[in-house]
Formats: sequence, C-alpha cells, structure tokens
Amino acid sequence: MDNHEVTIRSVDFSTGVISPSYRVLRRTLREIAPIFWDQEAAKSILQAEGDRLIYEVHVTEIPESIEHLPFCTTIIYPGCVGEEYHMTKGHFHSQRQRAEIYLGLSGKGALLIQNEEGEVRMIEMEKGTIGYVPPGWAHRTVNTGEEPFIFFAVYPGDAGHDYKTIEEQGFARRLFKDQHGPRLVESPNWRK
Ligand code: PAN
Ligand code: ZN
Repeated sequence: MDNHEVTIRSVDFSTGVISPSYRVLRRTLREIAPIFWDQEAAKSILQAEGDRLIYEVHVTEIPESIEHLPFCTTIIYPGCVGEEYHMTKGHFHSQRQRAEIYLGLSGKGALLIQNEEGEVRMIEMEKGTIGYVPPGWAHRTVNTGEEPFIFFAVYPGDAGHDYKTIEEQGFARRLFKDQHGPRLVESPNWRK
C-alpha cells in the first residue's frame, strides 16, 4: 500500500489548510486578469497596488488517476475587480463525464455551473453547503462575502482540467456586486 493511502489528514475549516498537504497553487490578478470583465479596473489595480492574490488551492499528492479521488481546498480572498467579485478561472473536466463535489467550509460564495449550450445555474454556498457539479458542466466559484470563501472539493482522479474552453468562451453569466448584493448578469462578451 502506498503512503498516500494510509496518511491521516485533517482540514482546518477556518483557513482551508490541509495537513499534510503537498503544495499550494496561487492565482494572482496579474496571471488571471483576462477573466474579469473590467479590464481597465484590473489595469488600475495592478498599477496602484501591484499584484493581488485572488485565490489559492491546497492540493495533496493523491495521484490523478482513475482509481483515486484527489481532494483539495480553495480559498478565494474577498474583493472585486471593478464591480465583479473575485473568482476562479473555471474549467470543464477534460473528460466531460466526470462530476465533482464541493463542500463549503467558511465564508460566503457562489458556485456557477455552465453546460456546453451556455446554460448557467448558480448555487449559493456557505459553511455546510454541498455543491454538486454534474458531469458535463463547467464550474467557477465566486467570493460574494467580506471574508475568505473556503471550500473542499473531491473529484475522480482521471477527470483532467480543460481551462482552454473557458479561457476562449468565458461564462455566459457574471456575478457583479451592487448595492443589494450579488447580481447575476448576462456576459456581453460570451463566446467572443
Ligand atoms: C477545484 C478547482 C479550484 C480552482 O478544485 O480546481 O477551485 O479553480 P480553477 O481550477 O478553475 O482555477 C476543481 O474544480 N477541481 O476539479
Ligand atoms: Zn473541477
């Protein structure tokens, strides 16, 4: 039996830190700026503040192969780029027929899922919410609160991550902050 099959692990709900973990992926505004609607706002933040950490993913060394169930946590820091909340890049699974389970640990957010036809559904997430990503749906998460939004995710090891489709087409809807809270609006540049 490999070590990763017998390792006892724990997750801190308030920080999202998995122990032991393997590495932390950090996504900063400089890297992911093109996902946001307001490119002028992204530019001014980068000029005024320098770079900004948008989210982190804590991963373990569980292999990404069919017999395994890799898991990780994501911490999305609060804030907006222009009026649009901080969010993840979003992806389809390369093997489209692979689902995923998210469990909210802390903070407040939303899970946006989108199928190949561009139909979008939103699941509001908080501590204890189980967000189910059905097979065939792209997924992106958004921090709609004032604190870090933290969730745990488990997916089949052979799912794979297709980022390219979302990089090229985007999501058909975007989550903006207005005076009454989150507002889901049609994305003017979808599939452009
Ligand atoms: C999640 C995501 C994580 C970061 O673990 O990978 O939240 O989002 P992006 O991968 O879109 O940058 C997951 O859905 N894994 O399959
Ligand atoms: Zn996924």
